[in-house]
Parts: sequence; structure tokens; C-alpha cells
Amino acid sequence: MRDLQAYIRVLEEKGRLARVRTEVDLMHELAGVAKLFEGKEVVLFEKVRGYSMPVLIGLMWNRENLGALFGLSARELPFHIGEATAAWKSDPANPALQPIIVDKAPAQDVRIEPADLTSLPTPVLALSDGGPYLSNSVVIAKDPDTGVRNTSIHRCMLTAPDRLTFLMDKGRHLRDYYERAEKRNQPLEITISNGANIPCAIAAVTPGGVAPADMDELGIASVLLGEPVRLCKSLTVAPEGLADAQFIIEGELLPHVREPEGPFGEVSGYYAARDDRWVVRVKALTRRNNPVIHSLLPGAEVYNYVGLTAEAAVFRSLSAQMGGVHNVHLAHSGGGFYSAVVQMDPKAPGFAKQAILAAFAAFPPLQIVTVVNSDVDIWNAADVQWAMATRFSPDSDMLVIKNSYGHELNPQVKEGLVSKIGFDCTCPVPRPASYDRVSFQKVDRAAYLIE
Ligand SMILES: Cc1cc2nc3c(=O)[nH]c(=O)nc-3n(C[C@H](O)[C@H](O)[C@H](O)COP(=O)(O)O)c2cc1C
Ligand SMILES: [Mn+2]
Repeated sequence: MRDLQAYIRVLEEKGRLARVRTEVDLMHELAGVAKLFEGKEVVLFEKVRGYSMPVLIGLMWNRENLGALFGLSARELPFHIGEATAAWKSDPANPALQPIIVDKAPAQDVRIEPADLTSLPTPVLALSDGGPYLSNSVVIAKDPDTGVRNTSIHRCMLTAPDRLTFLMDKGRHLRDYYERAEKRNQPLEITISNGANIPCAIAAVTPGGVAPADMDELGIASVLLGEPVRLCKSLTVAPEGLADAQFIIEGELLPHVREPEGPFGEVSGYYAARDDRWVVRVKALTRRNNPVIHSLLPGAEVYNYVGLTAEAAVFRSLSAQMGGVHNVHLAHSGGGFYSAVVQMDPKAPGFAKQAILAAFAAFPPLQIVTVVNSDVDIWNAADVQWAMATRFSPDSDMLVIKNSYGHELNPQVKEGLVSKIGFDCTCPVPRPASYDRVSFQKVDRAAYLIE
């Protein structure tokens, strides 16, 4: 299962694909229809006005759909990804994990000359967005000093047939590559592969704290794929593209050039403001014979991208430091990045607070960490609130960290700083009998005739 075409076949077989047969307009209408399905089936728009190519959206917005593609349950997914990352880190030089370069790449079936991004359907998503956005594409670059490959996902706004504006947050490896190239007045060459397979996208999003700058994170994708990632040599730039993508943009991030980008309706639930940002000049464009253009709606799709990689990272980091940790969930109510619920039975007083500190360290964008015991359902916001109402005392169970690092997309973050809060909603250790939760006999529903 290397490509979107294979995913579409499996999703259709399992009743997890909705085909929109009515023609839709790229300007707002496609996203409006997609929004009806957010968190449910993956949506394939068969007819897009003015184009012959279909558009797929929602591949990541439901963990059951993702589990069906990997033969796993939704709950197993973050652990599976965490284990794959650990396997890669323990043996990064393993030849079986090194990407291979293939001669005949589907993503290079056709070269579009001159390179013209408007030949491919790119939707304008939210109502106040500043233009069409490629939001589900994997960027590959090479370290200007060491040549180490980096992989990441970035929002890209189309501004001309051969030009994009682009966002690189502080701390991103790609931004560090770019800044070193810019100091030498050199462009940074990149490829942007749209509609790559899920393992490559997961590898791209793996937090920098887990996938350090001196390692090629595509190794994670090889573990998840069960075979080496397939790359293709580019026609005009040094970084390779993803051979099984739908289309590949080859280009360069220009030094000392900034042009307006945004607004963009972001995963935070707010618009990122228009501002002068980085610019990509397109040098070549290739595609499959029959591409399925891969789009994304910022929202549940991004919560899962972030959650699946960060939950595993936080869980492993906490477990390495203390026992009793059962699970971690990045609640969708926290805009994906900002709120984690840790499920643990602290071994000793004070361990829940320690877990709060460790979670903030393991995933820096977090602003709220809530710790609950194993008898609380961390995927159910009401149950977590119940634990807060009955096991949390504001005078002693709250931890406030002022003026800490904050993620730029959150409007609460001012000049990179934000205050963070931890809620210890666990029972006292040892647990007094008054904290025993009411429980009932477990029964098998199928054993009863109930009408
Ligand atoms: C759909 C999606 C869009 C993203 N867009 C951006 C973006 O525009 N700018 C950015 O800096 N990070 C963005 N990210 C986050 C980075 O891809 C992610 O933090 C990645 O791990 C960075 O990798 P790097 O540090 O190896 O460069 C996005 C993530 C997802 C899932
Ligand atoms: Mn990286």
C-alpha cells in the first residue's frame, strides 16, 4: 500500500469512502461539502469544475479509517507509530531503512512544461483564505552543510503559475536549512510531493524532539511501510521527490525574498494573518498519468497528524521516566496541539505533577496538561471533566508556568510566549476508599433478547 490509489480501493471496500459525483467548484464549495463529512468517511470529489482530475480530502480525519488501512484499531495507531519511530532510532543505519531511488516513478509519468500549477486543481478552502492552498504535501530538502535529508509538511499558497508563498515556523529544521543557505545568498532547493503515502506524511510530521536534525526521518516511513521509501531523482534540483506521490513540484526557496501569504484558516480554529513570508520559485512540475489530487481541511485531519505522532512521543517519554503511565491523548478540544490528557496511576504522591512537567518537555506546543487515573476515559471530554470536578483541588493540584514557549498559530501566544497550566486530577496516593468509582457487573449484550 504505497499510494492514494491503493488507499481508495481499501476504503471503498470497507465502506469508508464517499464519492461526490456532482460537480463542485474549487472556490469554497469543495471545502464546504467536505466539511459535512469531517471526522466521517474520506471524500473523493469526482468532478471538479474546469479539471479532469479528482480531489481526495479527509484521509486523516478519522482514526478508524486510518486503522482500517493499517489493519489496526484506532487505539493501537499511536503506539504502532511510536514503536516504528523507536525501531528507526535504535538502528538508523540499517540498510533496509534507507530510501531507494527508483528509475520509473509514477509521480514523473508526465512533465508539465512550462511548469504551471494552475493545471492541477487546488481548492480555496476557508471563506477568508488568501488563495488556493496546497496543504497536504511533503517537502524534502537537504542540509546545506551536511546533505542530511529533511522531510516536513508546510502550507503553501499559490500566488502565480510558477510561484508559492510558504510558512516555516521558528525551530523547524527546514527553516534552519533555509537560514544557513540565505546567509550565503543561496536559494534552498526543495521538492513538494503531493498525495504521498501516509507513512511518509507521518515521518514528515514527527516532532523535531523525536527526529533530530542530523537524522533522515524518512527511515520512520520505511519501518511503517515495511519496505524502503521509494524516491525519484529530480529533473532540476538536488533533493529527491516521493516516487509514489501524485505530483511533484521542484523549486527553490529564494533568499532575501518575502511576499504576502495568507490569510489561512488554520487548525487552531483561527485565521493566520496575511504577512510577508517565504517564497518558492517553481522550476519543474511532474505528475502521474491519472493523479488524484490530495487536499486537506485544517481541523480534525491535522489533530490526528499531530496527535498520532505526539501522543506516542509523550507516552514514551513519560514511561521512560516513571511507571504507571497508561495512555496519552491530544484532545481535539485543544486544537490538536495544545491540550493533552495523560492517563496514569501515580506510584507515589507528586508523580502526577512530574508527569505534567515531562509532558510539556516532550511536546513543547502543549499549553494544558490534565492527568487522570486509569478509571477515566481520556477520549471522553465529559469523563475528564468529571475527574476534574471530583479529584482536583485548585489550591494544590494546579501548576502554572508563566512565559513559556508557545506555538505561533495560537492567538494567545504573544512574541513567542504563553503561560501553561497543568491539572492534577488524580486521586490521592494511596487512594482512599471514598475515591472508588461506582461500577456494575460486565455483561454480554448479545446474551439477552432485548427489543
Ligand atoms: C497539515 C500540516 C500542515 C503543516 N503546516 C506547517 C507550516 O505551514 N509551517 C510549519 O512550520 N509547520 C507546519 N506543520 C508542522 C510541521 O510539518 C512539523 O512540525 C514537522 O515535524 C516539522 O519538521 P522539521 O522540523 O523536520 O522541519 C504542518 C503540519 C501538518 C500536519
Ligand atoms: Mn526534521
